[in-house]
Amino acid sequence: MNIPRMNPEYNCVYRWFLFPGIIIACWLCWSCRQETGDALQNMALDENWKFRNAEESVWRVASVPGCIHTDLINNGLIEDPFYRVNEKDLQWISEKDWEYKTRFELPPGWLQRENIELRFDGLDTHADVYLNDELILRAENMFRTWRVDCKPYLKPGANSLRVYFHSVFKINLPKWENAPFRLLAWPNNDQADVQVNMYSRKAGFHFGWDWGPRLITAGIWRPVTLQAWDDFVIRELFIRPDSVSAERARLTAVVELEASKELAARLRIQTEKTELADREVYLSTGKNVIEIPVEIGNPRLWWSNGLGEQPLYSFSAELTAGQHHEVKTVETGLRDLKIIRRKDKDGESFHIQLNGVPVFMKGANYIPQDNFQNRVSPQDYEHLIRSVSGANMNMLRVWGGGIYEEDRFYELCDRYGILIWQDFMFACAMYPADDDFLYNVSAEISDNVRRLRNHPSIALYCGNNENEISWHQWEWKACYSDAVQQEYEKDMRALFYGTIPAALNEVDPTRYYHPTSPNTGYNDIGPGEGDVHYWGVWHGREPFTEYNRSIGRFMSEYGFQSFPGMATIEKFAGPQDLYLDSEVMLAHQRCMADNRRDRQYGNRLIKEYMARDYRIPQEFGDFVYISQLLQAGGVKQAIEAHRRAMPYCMGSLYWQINDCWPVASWSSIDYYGNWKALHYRARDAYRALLISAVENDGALDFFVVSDSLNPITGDLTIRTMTFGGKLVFEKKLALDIAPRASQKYHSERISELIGNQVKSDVLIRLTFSSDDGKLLSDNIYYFAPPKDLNLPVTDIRVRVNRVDSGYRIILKTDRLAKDVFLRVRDFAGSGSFSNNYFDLLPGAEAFLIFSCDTEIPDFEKRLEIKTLRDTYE
Ligand code: BMA
Repeated sequence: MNIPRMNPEYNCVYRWFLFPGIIIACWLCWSCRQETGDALQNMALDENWKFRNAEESVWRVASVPGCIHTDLINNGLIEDPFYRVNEKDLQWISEKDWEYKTRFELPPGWLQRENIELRFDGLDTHADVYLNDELILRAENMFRTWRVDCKPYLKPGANSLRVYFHSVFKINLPKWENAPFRLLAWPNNDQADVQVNMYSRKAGFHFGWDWGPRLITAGIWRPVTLQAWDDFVIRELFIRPDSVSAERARLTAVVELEASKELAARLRIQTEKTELADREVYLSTGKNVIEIPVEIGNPRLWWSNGLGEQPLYSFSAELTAGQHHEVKTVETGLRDLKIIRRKDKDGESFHIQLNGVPVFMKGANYIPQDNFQNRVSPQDYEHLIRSVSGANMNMLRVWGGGIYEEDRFYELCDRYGILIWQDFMFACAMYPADDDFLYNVSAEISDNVRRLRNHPSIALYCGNNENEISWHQWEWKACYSDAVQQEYEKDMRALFYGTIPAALNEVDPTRYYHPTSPNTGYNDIGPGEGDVHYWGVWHGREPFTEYNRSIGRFMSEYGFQSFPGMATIEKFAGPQDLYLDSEVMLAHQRCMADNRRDRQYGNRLIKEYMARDYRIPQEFGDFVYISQLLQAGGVKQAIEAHRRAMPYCMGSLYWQINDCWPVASWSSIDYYGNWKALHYRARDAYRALLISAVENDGALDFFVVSDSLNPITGDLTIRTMTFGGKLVFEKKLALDIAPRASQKYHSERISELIGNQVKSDVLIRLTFSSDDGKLLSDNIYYFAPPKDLNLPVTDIRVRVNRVDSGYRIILKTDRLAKDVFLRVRDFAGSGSFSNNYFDLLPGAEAFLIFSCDTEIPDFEKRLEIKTLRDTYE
């Protein structure tokens, strides 16, 4: 390239003019920015935070978002609250007041902006906020978003922000003491004699639960932002689905904005690159809501996991007034979703209808992933939701004693097709209903529903978890005089039938509202109506076979406990703690009885059920392993029974998918993300095509349950074999499987099936293969509980080779190897087996992958394999 050389004289002149020129250009640019730039500017206030005990003078480094417990840990002031019994000694933290402060520089020019707001996405919980020592906000709800006009309190340059958190006890004790009548919570759920959780709008599980520690946090748990705007700001864009079908989606773009003056503006609505509307609008001072109907022809419909794809459309609203403009973009999926409650011969249905199709809900209940929410990483969310979709689930219930989840959680559910039953955050307690409380709740519902309403995954909202059933059917009501009963029922109605649905309907009239789970109601609700929490198995000590009989229209809770694997236990317990009733193991088992006096209750139940089906092993590690088999077997029975009962029953959500700390619980994935045996077996039982065998009066009935939208043809093969691999019976049936149906396709006398063998020596292997020979489903049936099976001693042959994603493992045996469990000894990294806790049949080969990111030295030698037979003395 030919670059003209500069003449030295010119160079000199250039210097004189160029530098002032640049400065003028910068100034012009800055001043014009206010005329032509974005109406909204954001500044995150996440740096320079410090905290202190309000009674002390030393300030220490804090993290925001964060919480007091993790700040104390990071400063080396407390031990890990999850380790051994440390939790017990850390109760003082919630009895103190805590202060947080930061200093920040206001960028030049900000004070010239018309409006400056301070926005807190989450303050936990009773917080006074001071800006430059002026009190600007008193917050009292961890679930709300707080926005304060703070311009009058800001200074040019350095500013200080301070948040004072009051102890939930100090603040609520007068309410507790002066209450006209005692509000109750279950003793396992607010694990203290003075129960105040119901007075604070704060996650219920912080106060302890029957799977969680009592660690009552405080702090700035979600981001803090300073926001400046001129003329107007778009607060919300809601793409309201008015009617959606394969031909047409009729939507309304609801744009909520605030203007600081009257303005003529232009509003454009777009999806991807298509313009849907372009309007002149007139803004009045204050809040404006503009509704613009838009249509999309032949939309690509959003489906739940297993039924189709999850296309997401991005919509934007662009507002221009004078030289200012702002664009707000949201993502949503287009689907038609209804909850169908229709009277029928059995009572009243309760099912999800998606794009015109009744869909059986397969999934689990979800609790927060950590007591300290700031520790839950994007990878944890990804792992959890991938584990949900990987286990063929299509629904999670976000349960009411936790939190309204992070945006990331719902975005992943949108992407993976996981529908959400969203409880509002009320669980297992009686709540007040004075005007302040109702106002506070109404604002909370509005904030959260606004945040969630574009997510296609949100299927329905529910008022609370078990509040009504606790009152009407589980003792509480009987504790009070008639007058108090009337008074409290009035309160319950005001909250769950008045305030909450009204607040919901105002911001999202498209979502169904279910006042309480299980469906209880003030009049008697029959078992043939609504959703059911079935706890006859576990709390009621009924046998697992009861799962075949106690089936409602939608099983929103049922479950059974197990221990997390030894690798997890060894993270919170020392070698001296490894027995069932050690102090440490009991501290990590929170299902107690007799007002928390009977701490052995949960472990005793596990042992009692174990004795029914298994030989109780001596060794602790074996006990832990069998507890997982026990849980997996029980819950698998339930899932199969619920699915066989389709369409009478249209949902099966077991309690619970995850843990918030390492603990014995009903979870199928432990705190560290490890799949327990149940998660693997739930994955099988939730497959689109399920083959299920059930004994019926001397015969075995064979059901095939299909969630597929289309008929399937193929072969069902029934084989009986001995544990040594001898074939006793074989039948192949060519079947046409009806779509979205459960049907009994065959029945066979047990005497035929087992021939001259005894029940404890044989198993039935069921397979279903498509016409082109692809294995679509399989299952194994035993006629006797594991303890009565004549399990052979086996010799499993193992071959291992390294592959890109980890290790490929091939297992083979000549005799049945029941409940094969693999683990990599002394491996602290993260890795997972593609299958585990499975039965390896005689003569069959199992191909597994152990996925991990690093090479593991001596992998083959460190691979440990245990079977049920190995636990026998
Ligand atoms: C259910 C839940 C939880 C509890 C679980 C196990 O009913 O709603 O409150 O953790 O039972 O007891």
